[in-house]
Amino acid sequence: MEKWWKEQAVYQIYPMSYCDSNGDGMGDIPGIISKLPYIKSLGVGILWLSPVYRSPGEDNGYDISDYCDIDPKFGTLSDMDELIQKANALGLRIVMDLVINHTSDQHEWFQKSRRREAPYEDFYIWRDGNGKRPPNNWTSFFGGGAWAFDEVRGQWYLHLFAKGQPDLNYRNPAVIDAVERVMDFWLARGVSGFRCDVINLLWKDSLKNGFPKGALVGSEYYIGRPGCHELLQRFRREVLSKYDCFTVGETVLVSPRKARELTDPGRGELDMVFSFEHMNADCWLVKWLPRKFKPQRLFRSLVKWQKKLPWNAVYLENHDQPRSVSRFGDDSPASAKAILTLLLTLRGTPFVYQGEELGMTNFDFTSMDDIQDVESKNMVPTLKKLGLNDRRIFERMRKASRDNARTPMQWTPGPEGGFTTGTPWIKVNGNHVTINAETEEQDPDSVLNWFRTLMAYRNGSDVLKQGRFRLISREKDWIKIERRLGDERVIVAVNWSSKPVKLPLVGYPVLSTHGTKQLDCQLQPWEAVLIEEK
Ligand code: TEU
Repeated sequence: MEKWWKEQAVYQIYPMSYCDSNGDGMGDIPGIISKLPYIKSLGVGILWLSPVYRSPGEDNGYDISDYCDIDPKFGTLSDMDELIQKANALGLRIVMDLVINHTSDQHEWFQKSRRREAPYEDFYIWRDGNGKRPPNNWTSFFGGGAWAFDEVRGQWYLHLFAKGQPDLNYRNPAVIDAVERVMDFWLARGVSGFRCDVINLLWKDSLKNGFPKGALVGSEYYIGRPGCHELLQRFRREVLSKYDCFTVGETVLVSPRKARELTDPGRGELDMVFSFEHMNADCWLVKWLPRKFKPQRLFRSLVKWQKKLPWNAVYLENHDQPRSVSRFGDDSPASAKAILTLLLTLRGTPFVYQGEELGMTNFDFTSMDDIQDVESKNMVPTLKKLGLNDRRIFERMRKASRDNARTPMQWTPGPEGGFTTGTPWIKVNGNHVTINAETEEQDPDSVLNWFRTLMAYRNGSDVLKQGRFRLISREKDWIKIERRLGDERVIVAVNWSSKPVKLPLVGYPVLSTHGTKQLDCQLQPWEAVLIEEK
């Protein structure tokens, strides 16, 4: 029997945008509880919740002001306990987001640290400036410099993300202890693991000036440093190993070699990582520099990672990425089904993001005023400096803004897509009248029902869950792969285009997006098929 997290698929919930139970326009934990039967019906086994901790919400919860409490907009600790218990009763496990590279500047630790109160003086990375200038030339992931001056303390602090997200100082053993207590708090309450936010950035080797060219100045001093590996080993030894749980690390700019190290069971660091390379299939390293999407580029990267790691997390969407059907498909339900087929038949633990199972698309906003995301807003001055005018900046936002993934979950064709009875915190996509769970539920050919069919097949197939991966062929607009376990094989072929394709393929599919019963070297537009061979 494989570990449970290798057998099951993960469903990611972005709580602000999932389901609002009290009409305040913001999703909440009771809303999630009310949707547990729906989630169960998808065939997934694990729910990852983006942060629900107390937070001022500058980065939608990724700026935490109290790790051991639930933000009132989402509910209470007892709602969370109820969610864990009700999910468990349905055979679903809960995984939380662990955001420990930084806290919110509203966290008590930071408030005390800026006033130099013991024992918090050195909880963060404080330095004197260079005259009036910051201590070094590092830049933030969200645009601009990575240092902010604090009037109270009279020093600068490092923030690799927003100004309200000061980085913790892992050279201070008291920080390590405090973070371990947080992990223990949640594991003891019954959560089954953590998705670890930007976990390969924890350790800063030095605060020297970084190489001044490139997108992330200073990153050579803090991405995947040896000190980070040591920390991860310590977390495993001291806390995680005492529970039946898993960790998946979000690892920025990780190479396959680094990813292997991080997930090597012998080293005891993480169980899986999220890599980013395949997210560059439609951009040049950073998403603000778009290039035309080519299926080949996506295939190449996915296949490379399939080959280089014995096991890993597989994903195409999350709360930071535009919708896969809009970037890798053509917004059609047919393309959504084809894309999901590849996602769920690769080797590894699949991560599905809320709405992906419906074929939800990028937002239909018409101006910057509709955008809420701190990253998008902070990027505007940087894009202006690059010479882009307002219209072109908004075009980039339409392609790349994280808000593409954050519009409310589309439950019904009714007002606000059934997400809330109030005014949603962010606009609902107008296409909820056709793309929504209720309508799709009734349509046997919907993306939702294809997703369920595939998941049911996957759950019953040891070949898909455990089998080795082999690429048979990847062409300009189609891919054919094999999964094999012992003598059993499953062949998966996907036409990644809106035209029919000819390919060497004959047989009787067990599943076809188009209901095809017998194949003759041809796939319909966006058709995906699974063929069993024994
Ligand atoms: O994201 C980290 C990260 O790498 C992002 O900057 C990512 O590159 C960007 O969002 C892509 O547009 C994590 C969380 O997933 C994100 O939501 C947080 O804002 C960020 O960390 C800070 O906690």
